[in-house]
Amino acid sequence: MSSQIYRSASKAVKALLSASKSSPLFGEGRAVAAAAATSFRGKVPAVASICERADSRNAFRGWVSGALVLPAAVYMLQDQEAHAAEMERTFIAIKPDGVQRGLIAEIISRFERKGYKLVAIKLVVPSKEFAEKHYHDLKERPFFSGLCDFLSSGPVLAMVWEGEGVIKYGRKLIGATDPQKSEPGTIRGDLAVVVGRNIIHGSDGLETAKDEIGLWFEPSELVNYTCNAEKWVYGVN
Ligand code: IDP
Ligand code: MG
Repeated sequence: MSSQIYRSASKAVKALLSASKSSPLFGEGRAVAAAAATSFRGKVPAVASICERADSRNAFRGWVSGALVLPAAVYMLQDQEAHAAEMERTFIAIKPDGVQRGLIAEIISRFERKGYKLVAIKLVVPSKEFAEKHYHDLKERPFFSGLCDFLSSGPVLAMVWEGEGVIKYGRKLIGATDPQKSEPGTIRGDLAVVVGRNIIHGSDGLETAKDEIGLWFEPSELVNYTCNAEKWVYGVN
């Protein structure tokens, strides 16, 4: 619902931008802002009031204030779009080998520096039964029992990361399952050697991400907040 509203806000922002580009002195800004205000009215009160304010100032002060006010309104709209976008979430875990090798900070910093947002984190020693639930899709594989023994052998750093495309791109940051095949530059490529000790887990799809986040975290452990960097990480030109 909110994403639809902001998608239409986004379209209007683009219309505003292209209209303003076609008129170097923003001479048509007033008409464009008025049109946008009309199309938002009743849907996005905050956005409509920004446009209306810009419009009424233009009416009294002419194109000079239009040149100042319209771009400000445009950038405010873009900010709102970035904050309101529905963001994907993925479950990432540093397995006992990554924790014991002191790689927590290294791994977290790769997700952080990319621009993703940490929304949940905790250090836990899962039981073998819990590990079996987590890896239930691998129960027919010969390494299943050993894998679950290993995951439950010590502290695991469980996390939820949020951001556009974070499920798929998180897997790219992690690298191929077998570190012998992971590209240099990936977490497993740079920091692990064998498949049995590949230091990190990441959800492999939307459904898996939902299931794994639900398995490892209570809804109250997921923290919703606005990160100040978001307006610099996201934006449309
Ligand atoms: P993924 O972790 O890249 O998603 P999966 O195929 O889901 O890879 O396997 C889960 C985990 O099981 C791997 O991360 C690895 O720790 C372990 N694993 C996968 N294949 C093998 C194997 O052939 N031998 C031993 N362990 C394996
Ligand atoms: Mg997997």
